Amino acid sequence: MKIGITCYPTYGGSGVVATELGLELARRDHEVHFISYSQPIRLTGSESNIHYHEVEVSRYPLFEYPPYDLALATRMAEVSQLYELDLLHVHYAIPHSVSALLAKQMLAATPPRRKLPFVTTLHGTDITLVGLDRSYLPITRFSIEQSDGVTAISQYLRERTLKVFDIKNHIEVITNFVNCDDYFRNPEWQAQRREYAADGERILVHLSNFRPVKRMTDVIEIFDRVHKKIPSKLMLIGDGPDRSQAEWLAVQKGIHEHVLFLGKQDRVQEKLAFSDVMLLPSELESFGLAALEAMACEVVPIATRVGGIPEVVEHGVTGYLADVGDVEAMSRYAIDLLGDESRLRAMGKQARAGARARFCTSKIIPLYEEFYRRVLAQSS
Ligand code: GMT
Repeated sequence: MKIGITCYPTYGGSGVVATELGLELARRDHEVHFISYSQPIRLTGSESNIHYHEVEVSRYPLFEYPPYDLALATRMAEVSQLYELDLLHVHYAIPHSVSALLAKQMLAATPPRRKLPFVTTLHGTDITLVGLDRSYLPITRFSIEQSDGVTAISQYLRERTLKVFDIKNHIEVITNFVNCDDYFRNPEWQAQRREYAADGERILVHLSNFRPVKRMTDVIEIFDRVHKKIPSKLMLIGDGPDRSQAEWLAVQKGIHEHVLFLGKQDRVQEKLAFSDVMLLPSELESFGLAALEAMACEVVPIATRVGGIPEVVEHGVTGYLADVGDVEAMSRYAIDLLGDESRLRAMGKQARAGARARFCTSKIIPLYEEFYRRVLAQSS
């Protein structure tokens, strides 16, 4: 198949999922065309079967708000025509599915009148936060209804979308995935551990875009309690608006030198491979891709019992779950586990087994291929 993929190309779960999906489809001999305003971060530009088409947005003085969604629609139509794409797959409803709908209508109305079905994958904040903003809600609902296929990354998100948006269109759950051959405790990457922690110190890790929904101050609060009992370091991977708040709190608590801000990293698996526990105390996660990536690397997630996380992490088996804001419980789980080497390693192995059993690329990518075939059959 020839598939066009559009996503937010910067750091963030939906862009990561879209890019990894494109890479996996290309490995399975599909021709993949990324259409976005910059090259997705996990692409090098030299992968075979992958093409990247940049969307240029004109900036006239009149345009206080440059119309990216229109430029994107135009580019989607051009690329689809030129490379004879079979379908478009957009990740994150706003504004991508609206642009895809426009592109589809342009091609249908202009000779040689090509059909261009499009699939929308809902990731979370496009529904739970942005879509609920009154100014976006009607158009988000409309573009979901008009999609030729809709997928959600967890059962939770599917149900939430059906309920809040009163959607009639079918929503297929195709969960997020991890490449278990690339995300593992690779002994070659273990050597790096020394750069971050002394022998005998544990490593806790947090990976996100540091937005308010991630509750960065809870991450610091938990680490502060753990650090008082267990010699340890906290690695913070990513960046975003709440970074300075986290830095300030770490300074206030006198643990700043033990909190390592690594910034945005391209190959997070190389850091996860020598971490012990992942902290994910989010207010809401419709899936929690970071927890899954950690599990594949035998890093035990300690997360909140919200959204789709319980579909990924089995409490007491592949990780621990607590209520939002319950930093006491989350630190207790971490302290107990980090203080017991054999339990820590055993649970790490269970976490990887949980990831392998349900979320490996080998299980999930064929579901997307099958879904594309169904969409194409229905719209031919
Ligand atoms: O977590 C974010 O704020 C980023 C956001 C995104 O779309 O980039 O993440 C959402 O999509 C991820 C990939 O499907 C999910 O793993 C995250 O759980 C989801 N975030 C939220 O629901 C808050």
